Amino acid sequence: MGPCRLTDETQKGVCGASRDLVAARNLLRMVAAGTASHCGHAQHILDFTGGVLPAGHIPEGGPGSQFLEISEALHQTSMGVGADPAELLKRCLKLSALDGLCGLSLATSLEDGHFGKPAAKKGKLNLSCLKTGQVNIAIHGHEPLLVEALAREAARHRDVNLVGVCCTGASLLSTLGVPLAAAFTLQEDVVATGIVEALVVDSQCIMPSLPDLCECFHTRLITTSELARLPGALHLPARSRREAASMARKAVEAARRNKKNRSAGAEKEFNDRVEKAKEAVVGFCEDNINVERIAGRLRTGALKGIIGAVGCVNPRAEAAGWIDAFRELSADHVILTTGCMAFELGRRGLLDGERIFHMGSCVNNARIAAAFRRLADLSGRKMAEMPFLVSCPMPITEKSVSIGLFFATLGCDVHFGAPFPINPHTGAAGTLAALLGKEFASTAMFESSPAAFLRTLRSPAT
Ligand code: WCC
Ligand code: FE2
Repeated sequence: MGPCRLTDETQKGVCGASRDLVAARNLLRMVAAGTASHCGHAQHILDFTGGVLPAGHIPEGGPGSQFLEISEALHQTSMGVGADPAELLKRCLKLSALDGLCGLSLATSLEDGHFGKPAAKKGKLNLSCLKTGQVNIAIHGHEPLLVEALAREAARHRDVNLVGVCCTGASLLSTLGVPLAAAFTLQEDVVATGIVEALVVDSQCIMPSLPDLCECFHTRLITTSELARLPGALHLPARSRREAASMARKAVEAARRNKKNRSAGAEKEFNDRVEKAKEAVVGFCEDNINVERIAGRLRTGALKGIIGAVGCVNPRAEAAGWIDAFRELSADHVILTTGCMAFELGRRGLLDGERIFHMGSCVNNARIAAAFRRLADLSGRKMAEMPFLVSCPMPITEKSVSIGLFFATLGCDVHFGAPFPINPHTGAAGTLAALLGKEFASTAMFESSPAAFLRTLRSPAT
């Protein structure tokens, strides 16, 4: 009687649940959480910008019906409701498709409506984006709606330096060219430099360790989202343009007042220790990656395929091995990358805008989907007939699982590394593969070793 973890395919729980049922339920719960994160994010931006849905974003059941679908999934996976693994897996795919439409793509369209489509530009990455001579404000999270006000306010003060962290940062880097100091795994390092006066967070991938950590330094922690409040933080809500403007003024004021509390040794230590900023070419989307040229190179065989390198970077995985694998594959593949993976490639100097393209934040995976669509149209082929692969080699969060499966519902092959979202040796994984093959002509690969992944991609059969 709980927790529902069956290790042997012949075992059943006291309630009669099989291993496949438990595996399917767990996957659906993960996908529901990922979809809720992206759809909730999009809804917050929609509310912020006045509630007008861009064309093409109304789900089949009408505006808001995606939230009912998420709720139904949670209901279906609760004790004693859905007991047919195949039905639960079908709902996984339905929700993942909704994640793409009402989460990733809606959030990206609204972002584009707010900031305009990104333009290719030079950007700077890593901790050296922080400046010892200035008041440093870092902005972190996923919902860049409030950022414009803060960026505008920061720009009015010559002594203020604004940097991004994680996906709010990746989005800002793409749109406004704000330097990106860190991604998820390195967020604590930003505070630990001792030269950050304020850390302004919105929502998602914000470590609960930050309040304790900020207490060890002088950093003022500021929250802006009702959902992601943190104990001890100064809360400045940013639910509307008006609130965002007021938050921006107060955050800059608080940061400037706080500079005097910077510890005396922090600046010297930072200057001695920090490596040089990495230059990157950023700001790509489906409009400016030259799809005609890429389609032509696919036709001649100069390119073997296009890989979306997406999702989290997990310190427990072989991150360096995965980066090397993508670097090697970029010899005859175009790599489109987002989120933490993009930062990881960038801090190794690989975001060249020629072979590896920075497409923005995790919700901006919609840009990769749009680029795939254009390439398929230009080639006169279906998505499933194109040599597309979306690789999420180190998925930490539920969001990266729903993103991967969203691409699978478009007909793209998808790869997950460890921790695997579903045990590949279960019957449920087999059912998922059969559903993907039958309904979407796509496959899911589970591989935790970069070397084996490379071997599979290099084998003549693929
Ligand atoms: Ni998306 Fe993963 Fe980073 Fe968070 S920001 S840690 S979900 S890849
Ligand atoms: Fe993200």
